[in-house]
Amino acid sequence: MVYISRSCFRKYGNFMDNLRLYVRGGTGGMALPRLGGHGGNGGDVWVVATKNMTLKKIKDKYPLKRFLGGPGGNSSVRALKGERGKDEEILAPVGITVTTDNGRSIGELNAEGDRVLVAKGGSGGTPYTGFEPKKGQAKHIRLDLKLIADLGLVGFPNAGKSSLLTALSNASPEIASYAFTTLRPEIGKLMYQDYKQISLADLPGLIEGAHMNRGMGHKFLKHVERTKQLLFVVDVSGFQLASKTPFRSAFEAVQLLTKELELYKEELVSKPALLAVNKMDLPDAEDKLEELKEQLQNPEEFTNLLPDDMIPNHFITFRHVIPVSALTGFGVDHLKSCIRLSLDECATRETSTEHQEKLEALRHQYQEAFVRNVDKNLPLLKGVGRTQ
Ligand SMILES: Nc1nc2c(ncn2[C@@H]2O[C@H](COP(=O)(O)OP(=O)(O)OP(=O)(O)O)[C@@H](O)[C@H]2O)c(=O)[nH]1
Ligand SMILES: [Mg+2]
Repeated sequence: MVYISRSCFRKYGNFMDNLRLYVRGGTGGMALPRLGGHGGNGGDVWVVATKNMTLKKIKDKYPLKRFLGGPGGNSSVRALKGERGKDEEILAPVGITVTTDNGRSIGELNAEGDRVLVAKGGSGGTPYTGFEPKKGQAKHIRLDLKLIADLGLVGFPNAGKSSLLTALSNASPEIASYAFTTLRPEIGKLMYQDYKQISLADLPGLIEGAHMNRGMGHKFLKHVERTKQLLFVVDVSGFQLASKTPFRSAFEAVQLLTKELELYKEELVSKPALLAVNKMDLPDAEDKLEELKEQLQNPEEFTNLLPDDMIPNHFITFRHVIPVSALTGFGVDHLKSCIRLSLDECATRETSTEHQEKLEALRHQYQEAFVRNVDKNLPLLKGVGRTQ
């Protein structure tokens, strides 16, 4: 297994994709029994989607992570109706889900300006409530950065994932010849001539041991969980992370990536997957591609190339294996078509399964209703039989 110095990942500490907060609505104001006054309602707590915000910024600005609505004003001789408490707004990034601590959804913030009420202020005291004010709602909430893309890029560092995303889409991620250039996920949109859009998530490079949180580890594998399909990217010439770590051919890279996904969560490898064999502009690329294709056809025969504990339980059958060069643009259009084809095929299959299930449910309902009717009419039918 590959071991890497910690310094490579220090920067990763800046990226947060979830945050837990305490929120409490303001308490209502006191009523004034003598004159029958009403206390003001406590202020509510809202989460509001705002441009250029990050979860990290919230945490840095509010280290206690507590957000309280203002208390409602008391009713007084001068103002029989107490003033309403001030609302508290938590400015959060766009693209998050807000849930309770036990995972119940409260709402989603998908566009700038979207707002979700997370804790309602308590009502002020009134003659009808015995002049007693109410406390505001109090709870812990979670903000989760959603990264739901149609396709997730999976590959070792330097394979050219970000370069491919740039070649395929409108995104402009950082690209460099050192490992772990990408430190946080980024989404690009692939546009098609019929205006269909497909989202593609560039994720930081995986390394051997990612499932044990080595390298960028777990946090990014979580995002792979949420994508519909996977696009593996390998360097046709293979990969070596550092001079002390073993060299891995493209075939080995595919199997090691598969194993990492499998060790993290077995279901991940059952997702439909495509393989982009990148850097086809390099010398001997054609020969290496042929070798890779042959190995992928009978992977069992080549397991001797892998360390015993890194042989996957199941070898992935890729829906398409596409040679490309993100640098020259070779094969990029073909890759784009294959991505579309693969997603469309799955969508059609899902729709027909859904129809089938609905049809089954209707049939079942109809049968049950029929049996119920027969049961209900049975005494009547028997009665009819007797009078005849
Ligand atoms: N020759 C050649 N070089 C490429 C190609 N695609 C990418 N590169 C180079 O490979 C290096 C790594 O590219 P990136 O796109 O940053 O790779 P990555 O997979 O995103 O890397 P990480 O973010 O570190 O995981 C850069 O120097 C790119 O210029 C290609 O098709 N041909
Ligand atoms: Mg990258």
